[in-house]
Amino acid sequence: MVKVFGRPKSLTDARFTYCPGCHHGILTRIIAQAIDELEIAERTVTIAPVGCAVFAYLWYKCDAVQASHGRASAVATGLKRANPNLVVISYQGDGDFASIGTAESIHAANRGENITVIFVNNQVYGMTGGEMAPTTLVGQRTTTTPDGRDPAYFGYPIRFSELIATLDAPVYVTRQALYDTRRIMDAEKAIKKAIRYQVEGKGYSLVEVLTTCPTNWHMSPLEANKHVAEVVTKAFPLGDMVDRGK
Ligand SMILES: Cc1ncc(C[n+]2csc(CCOP(=O)(O)OP(=O)(O)O)c2C)c(N)n1
Ligand code: SF4
Repeated sequence: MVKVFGRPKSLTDARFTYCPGCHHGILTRIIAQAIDELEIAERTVTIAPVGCAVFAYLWYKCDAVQASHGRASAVATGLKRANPNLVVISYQGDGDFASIGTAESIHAANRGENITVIFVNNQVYGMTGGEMAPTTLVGQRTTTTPDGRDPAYFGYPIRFSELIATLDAPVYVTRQALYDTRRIMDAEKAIKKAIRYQVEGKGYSLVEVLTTCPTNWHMSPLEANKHVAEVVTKAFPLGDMVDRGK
């Protein structure tokens, strides 16, 4: 019998705390798979953020550091500079990366730190009850925009990866999604490439991943997948923005 699917070796047996249908779980698994394939678990350090991925340090058979609100890219910088042999993966939600940590995020990218950032864009602050994030779509109802996001009051959604892509230093900036098998396979490749570039010493890489939050979007998991495919990708187009590592 040929085994075609199994639990990545670098995932622990801990049960995820994510809601049913949330893409955080798929993404967490994909990262473990890349760590396995690159055979780097012994020297990988993951940075656990605030938000729904707050327990990320429980899920990988790797070292991990918990960073406070928005500071994950700064913590990753310090670790990598102190020990360049480490492979440092910073996992951050849109509230964490593109709002609370705006300064740390932009400057780590601008310095070209040799780290990999996974930026999880679910258009809300999931853990704290579904407040507006910088990525919340125009018209989207959240707990802090109950009538829908009105740009006149709240501005427009920020395409943060596009901003990072204007900088000279980043080696790889891409946006991926997880709403179907094809997109999951593309995201797997992108995450593996981003980490491989770091292993090869090429510099800063950013993988934005469009994910769902069925709980705070008040949708079923299937409706949430459809929403990403049909609505969210219009505001946040998929694909590579920068690839200087080839
Ligand atoms: C009531 C309250 N306000 C603010 C915080 C601080 N805080 C922790 S997680 C978080 C939001 C994280 O959102 P995001 O980074 O988008 O991650 P997600 O939960 O969506 O995965 C905030 C503001 C808190 N813990 N509790
Ligand atoms: S609140 Fe949203 S982002 Fe957080 S685990 Fe639940 S579905 Fe996922």
